[in-house]
Amino acid sequence: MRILVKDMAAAAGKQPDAELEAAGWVHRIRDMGGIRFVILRDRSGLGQLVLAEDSGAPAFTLESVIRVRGLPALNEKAPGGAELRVASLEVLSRAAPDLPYQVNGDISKIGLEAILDNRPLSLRNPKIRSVFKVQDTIVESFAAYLRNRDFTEIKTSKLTAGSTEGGTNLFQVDYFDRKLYLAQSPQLYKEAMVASGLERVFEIGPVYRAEKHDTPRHLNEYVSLDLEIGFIESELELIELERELLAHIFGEVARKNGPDLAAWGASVPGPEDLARAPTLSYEEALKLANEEAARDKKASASSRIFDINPEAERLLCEWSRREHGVDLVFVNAFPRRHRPFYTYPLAESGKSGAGTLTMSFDAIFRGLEISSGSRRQHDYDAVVEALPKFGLKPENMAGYLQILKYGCPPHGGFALGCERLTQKILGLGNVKEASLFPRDRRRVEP
Ligand code: AMO
Repeated sequence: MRILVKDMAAAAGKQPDAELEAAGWVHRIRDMGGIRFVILRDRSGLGQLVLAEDSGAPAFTLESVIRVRGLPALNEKAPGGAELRVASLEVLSRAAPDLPYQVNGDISKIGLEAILDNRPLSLRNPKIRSVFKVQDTIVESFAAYLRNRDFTEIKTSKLTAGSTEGGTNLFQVDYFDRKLYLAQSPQLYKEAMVASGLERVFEIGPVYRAEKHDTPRHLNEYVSLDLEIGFIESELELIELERELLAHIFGEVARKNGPDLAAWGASVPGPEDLARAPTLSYEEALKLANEEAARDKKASASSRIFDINPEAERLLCEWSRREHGVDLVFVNAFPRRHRPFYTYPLAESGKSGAGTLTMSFDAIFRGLEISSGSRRQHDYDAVVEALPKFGLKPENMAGYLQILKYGCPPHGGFALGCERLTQKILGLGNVKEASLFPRDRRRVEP
């Protein structure tokens, strides 16, 4: 039976006389003259094989897939503390010798474009692959946390008749004899499912943003971790939910991905750190960002910050780390002009009726917005009135309007960008590194 390289040392300790079978990719070959050391890579890591010159093994190349049998032996110099002395070797798939990408190379010396151009090969690098082990834990723990709190997972269509988030960043799709768009977010569907009576739903799925700019924080296709919950009164409840959800996700990443975090020299905040993360209103956050900019050498001293832009996000997190010991800030009460049509207005003290602020918030982690959310407007007339002001057509939203017209509870939710969260947990320079096969303005392959 095949064993994984990570279990080789234990097997060598227990039964050194029993022949073992291992299989995987040839990660490295060191020819010592008379003896060859081969590093074998399987899903569990790296292990050492020892081949005598007279082993009679067929020829193989780096990245070939091989199966070997032999006796295990403890060797503290070998990765994992053991090696397999090979008695027989079979080449299951021979790799062509002209590898365009050095899988066992130091990735800090390889540019991002080369890494992405050769994605099927670069993903074989254990450090690069570890990004997606962490992402797996994020997705799994997001779902597990919510399921434990009576949320139901939903999957909704990615083909829509119009915009949900406002703006023009939509990809048009030919759909028989009409035009549709790739969904920017499951926003309206997740609200519909709250009103269906499920009350608490979440969705993990791709969303599409036709943003033309190429920045380290933007993808044109990303995975959105969405949730929506009925019977809430304010975005402050959502902030507390996100704080606990993040504590769970970070806890699981720390528990399951120790070696992956170590490979990137990364760590995650603990629950006590998250408990200290401050909530600032948009106005307070802007004021603070400007004060920080005035004392920060990296900030462009002359220009005032008028919006929570990337510079403000960096400055706010630096402030929070210094003052609260945590790199996470929640910003709420955004002005209406910055939020989509569905955002609920904030009743401002001293003003009658709906003001210009909204019950909305963002979470900024390690200098980057990782999530956005709000309480939603559930009043049918208010939404019908708002739609045209946002350039939206009520006739494209008949299904959504129906749910508001016939009994919809007060509700709200938020969405976390899966790749951005992965990026910030591991300290990756570019969000594209956290996407298996990223799509940007130029890149549609592989
Ligand atoms: P928003 O548009 O702010 O909100 O998106 C939510 C989160 O998704 C991530 N994100 C992105 N990640 C990578 N590339 C992009 N181009 C990109 N755009 C957004 C960010 C962001 O915080 N419907 C609302 C959510 C809600 O209110 O429930 C929405 O989609 O991490």
